[in-house]
Amino acid sequence: AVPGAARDQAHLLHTLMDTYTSDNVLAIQQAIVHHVEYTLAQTRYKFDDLEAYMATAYSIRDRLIESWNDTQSYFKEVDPKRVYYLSMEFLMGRSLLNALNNLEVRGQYTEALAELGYSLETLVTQERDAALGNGGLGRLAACFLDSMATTNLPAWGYGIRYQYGMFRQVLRDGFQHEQPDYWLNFGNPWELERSASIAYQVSFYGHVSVQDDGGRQAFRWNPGEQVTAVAYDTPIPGFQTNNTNNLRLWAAKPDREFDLQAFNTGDYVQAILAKQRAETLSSVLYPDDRTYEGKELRLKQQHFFVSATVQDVVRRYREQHASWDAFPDKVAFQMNDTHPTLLVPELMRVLMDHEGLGWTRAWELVTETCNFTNHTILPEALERWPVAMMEKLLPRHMQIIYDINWRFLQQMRGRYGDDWDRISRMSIIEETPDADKYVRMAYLAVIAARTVNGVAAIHSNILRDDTFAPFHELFPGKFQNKTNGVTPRRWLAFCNEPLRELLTDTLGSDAWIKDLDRLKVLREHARDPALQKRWQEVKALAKDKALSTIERLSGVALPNREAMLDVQVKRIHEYKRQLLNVLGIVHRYDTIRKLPRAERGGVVPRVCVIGGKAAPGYEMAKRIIKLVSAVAEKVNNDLEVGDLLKVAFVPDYNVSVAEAIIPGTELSEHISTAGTEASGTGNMKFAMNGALIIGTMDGANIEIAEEIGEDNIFIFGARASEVAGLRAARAEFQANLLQPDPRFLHTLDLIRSGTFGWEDYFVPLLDSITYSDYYLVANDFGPYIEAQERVDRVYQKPEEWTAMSINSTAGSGFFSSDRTILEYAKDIWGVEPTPVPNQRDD
Ligand code: B1N
Repeated sequence: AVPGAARDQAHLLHTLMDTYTSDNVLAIQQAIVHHVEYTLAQTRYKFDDLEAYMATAYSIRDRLIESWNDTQSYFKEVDPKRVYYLSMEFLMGRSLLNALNNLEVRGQYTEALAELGYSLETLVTQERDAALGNGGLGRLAACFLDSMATTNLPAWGYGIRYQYGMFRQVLRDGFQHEQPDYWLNFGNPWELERSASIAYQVSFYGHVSVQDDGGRQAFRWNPGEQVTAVAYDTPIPGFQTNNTNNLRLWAAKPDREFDLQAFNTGDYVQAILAKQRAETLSSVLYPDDRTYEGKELRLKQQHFFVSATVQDVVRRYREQHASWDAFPDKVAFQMNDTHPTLLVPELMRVLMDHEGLGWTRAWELVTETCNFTNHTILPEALERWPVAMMEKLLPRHMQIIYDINWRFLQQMRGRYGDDWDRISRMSIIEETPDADKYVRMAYLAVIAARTVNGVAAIHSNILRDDTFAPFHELFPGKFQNKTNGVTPRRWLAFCNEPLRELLTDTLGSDAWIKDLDRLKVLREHARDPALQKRWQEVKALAKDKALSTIERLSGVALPNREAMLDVQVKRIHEYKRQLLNVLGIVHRYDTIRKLPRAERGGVVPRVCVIGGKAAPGYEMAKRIIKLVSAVAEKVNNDLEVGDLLKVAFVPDYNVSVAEAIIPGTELSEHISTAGTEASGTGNMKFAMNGALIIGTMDGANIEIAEEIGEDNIFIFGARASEVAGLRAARAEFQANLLQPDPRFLHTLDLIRSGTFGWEDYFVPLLDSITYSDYYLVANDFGPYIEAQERVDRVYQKPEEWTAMSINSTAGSGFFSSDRTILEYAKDIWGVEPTPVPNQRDD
């Protein structure tokens, strides 16, 4: 072609693109109306809020596709090392505001929509949350995607495109009911289906045959079932960067080729229906976090997304490399908990059985590229798959796991001799006499991974000293800590605009949004009256919004806007001790009632909010929800108490509800039994927004206390080092509580005697803290009540409270997921920020 002509053509293309995605209001309106007419096929003269939202989303997706294409072709050109983040869960929430803010076109869109007769704020609420996760683990993956894009890391997320995300929680008569979350009902404008171009076959069942391949055994897996994994891509924009990464989620579809004979048996319709069942594979997210259930479908899901991912990564690598030598320089995998651990045998299988590598070379490549993050030490969460199930579903993988174990145990024998006890304790295969055999997925992950990390300092220490102690002795260099973080974009700048403005004003620029350590400067101004005044105004505004949301969702009237807003929102679990919170509320209620009228003026009014979902089969957690509702019912209707105490259960707590409540919260509760909450990330979000924390020395609370200063947080309760001793002591005394706190006993009596009704239903809850007290609710009750009294006293001194609030925000810089992700990049992945040059600047 003529060089001049090529230049003209490029110029024309740039001009066309520039016009389409220009930031002026008219161009934005044109794009929106275009999508109303041609994508949604609605009339441009009348479209409702949902249609306006969809068209707006499509117009933004167009912008994202452009930067996404630029990013991917740039990466292809420079071929940097890439990181692949494998997770069964990505709890993304809504995308509209996030994209508008990241692309910095929120103002223009607000104006463009207003002129068309729509309010952006209303359109935002039309979007359904993408709730493809249970809680902290899934939300962490979403925050990491945001930070990886913002810090320009070449990174992809890989997971499952569930048709049903986390269930919708509805309360009837104070009881939790689960409803399906069919989030794709009206289509998902943020994803791109790749059914034509990116699809892989994934195999299950069948048997393995062995052939002699010139003196070497060659294994062949003849599967009994195959499905197709189809890619759905969601562009992940970064903040103030041209880089746009990819989240690739796999959906199961019937396989085109496999088992065509079935169609020749004559029952055509049955054959079609049988094929259709393939789709159930990716249909539903398991909502039981931290309880391992051992369901075959779950194991199938794990293999499904791992196998599709391995094929995709291997294809991408093979397109650019003739040998396997550079694999560890180009690829790093991160396994988000043990859920993707089949990566290890699957990658071994592909390298050996498909690519023809020997065991030793394949094992080198696996162990140089795979990394493992552990998120919990709760024994009930540990994944142990029955060997019989694994053998049936994945026969070749089971062989490989046995081989890995055999080699590992040989090594152990060399080191520890005939210490069989020790060797069987470390074996990947759990073997107990007269019982089924199991595959311990965590041990497989630890043995294969190049690095193993916990998610907060205390948690990583427990992993080293306890959970994985024998492995730590063996491979001390493998173990690391990477304290969690959260994205300051979604969790501060975008969900709390008035605070964003105040911070930018106070710090002189908005650079803190990408460099959160800059918030430290606020410390010097914590007692400055001018800042305090504005801080209080900003908090009051956010609190008013939060209270309105809580009223709307819970149905509880909250007329007193001056009452302290006290919030505990997270999954319901005994170890998180919502029960301790409720007992504290009951004690508070009783105290107020007993106070002579004349003295009630000294009471600090409170709105106590609890929210969160219980796993559908978790009876104790469901009883806790009912107890909160029963206490709320009684307290809220007690005219004696009036506005001094209100209790609300917020149903269907999710990412969007969190964004509405966290900015306005004054006191947030993170009160797990010490040593049980691996990290927690809600604590970080609240601290960033200037909520004070009442909490135990557990998870990231410990580091938060360190960063914001112990004077700025309300710490109470047993320390992790004391827990084992206290549990043993309690077990000895059984029914006779060690130090029966009279306030505790009285509080239980109130519930037991039917003050809140339903007393029979609550018996198991009360028994669990009377007889065994595994989570030390009885033990920590007194210290908790006293910490709450300290909270009240500080609240009565607004300058004190506000200074603590400012210091909380000031000290939260460390908890930006940008910091976390750059640590992973440096200490684990060896990947470098790779900013994509702006293709339009030439
Ligand atoms: O992961 C979060 C931590 O901040 C929390 O402390 C931790 O509890 C949470 C099985 C889990 N641990 N384990 C899970 C989720 C789903 C599932 O099927 C386990 N979630 C956590 C982020 O590090």
